[in-house]
Amino acid sequence: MQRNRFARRSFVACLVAGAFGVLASGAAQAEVPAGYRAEYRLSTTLGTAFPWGQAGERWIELVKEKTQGRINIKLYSGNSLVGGDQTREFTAIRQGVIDLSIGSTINWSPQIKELNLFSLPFLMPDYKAMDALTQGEVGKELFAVLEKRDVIPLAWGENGFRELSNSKRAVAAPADLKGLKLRVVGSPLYNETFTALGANPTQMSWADAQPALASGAVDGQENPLSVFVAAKLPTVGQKHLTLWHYVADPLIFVVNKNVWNSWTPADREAVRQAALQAGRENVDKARKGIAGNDTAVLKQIEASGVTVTRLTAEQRAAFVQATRPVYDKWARQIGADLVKKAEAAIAAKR
Ligand code: X2X
Repeated sequence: MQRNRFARRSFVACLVAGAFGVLASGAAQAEVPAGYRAEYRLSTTLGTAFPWGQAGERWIELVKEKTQGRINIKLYSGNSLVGGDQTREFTAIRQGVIDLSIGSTINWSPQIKELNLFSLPFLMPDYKAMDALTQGEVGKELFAVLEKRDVIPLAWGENGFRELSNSKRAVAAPADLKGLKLRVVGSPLYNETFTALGANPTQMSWADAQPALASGAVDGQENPLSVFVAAKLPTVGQKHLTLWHYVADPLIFVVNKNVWNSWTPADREAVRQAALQAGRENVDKARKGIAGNDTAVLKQIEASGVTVTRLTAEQRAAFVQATRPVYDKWARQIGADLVKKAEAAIAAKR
């Protein structure tokens, strides 16, 4: 009995010692340099039902892995750190309210006029054109602009080519847009583009857009197909879809400059490599079922009873012509040199 009790006691002592050992070695493994915070905040607009939010999850996971847990990040989707107002996100990153973000060029364009480049109507005809910009000199120049604004850009991702949907009728010509109430987001460039086409644009956040579509307060919207599907827009009356590829929004992975500077060079490199990998995976995901020979997503949309209108070259030309004055005006605002460089980079891929 006595011996038994003793044996039991020493067994418990062993367990306790063992547990301390694990804790001690765990702490040694994740030794966190001075100045690191327990948690950093990553902002996105869309959540984990979308490729965009999934990119956030993936970046977080890869950073944790590559820094052995020294850098822990939490995802705040729905732009919840700025009350859902995606056009305030960039300012909040600069102010340090947000530590990291994967943001759309559209949402940051009110503060960074150069990012309106991707919203110039019909600048980029296809994915090759988009890649020519983000993966080339133009992309580097845009990153330099961000860096001058205290935000460290690390990698490109993708929301996608933005296609037009509405609840009223098929749209194959500018005249079909006449009087349609369309939700748009971001810079005044969108208002001017849709006004030039005869539509009635109204600016609102994504959070407000979904109830506005459901109640019929607006007739239509423009977003990439991955968003159209994951947000189930056909269930809120969006029965007519026009594939016109008029603009696309890449995503940019960034870190607030002070946060960046608080990390060791090795951890900065780990965060950068994680962003590059998550960005590549995000681009693949954003194009899946939409691009090239894989049109599974389009088939799914058509099967759900949505009319899909594909423009002929002639029909597309009518939209290009109607929006040309807006293009020219905004090219000057964005910077004539940058736009010329972009046009040349696209032309070189044709
Ligand atoms: O609000 C939109 O339309 C969205 C989700 O695509 C962006 O954040 C630009």
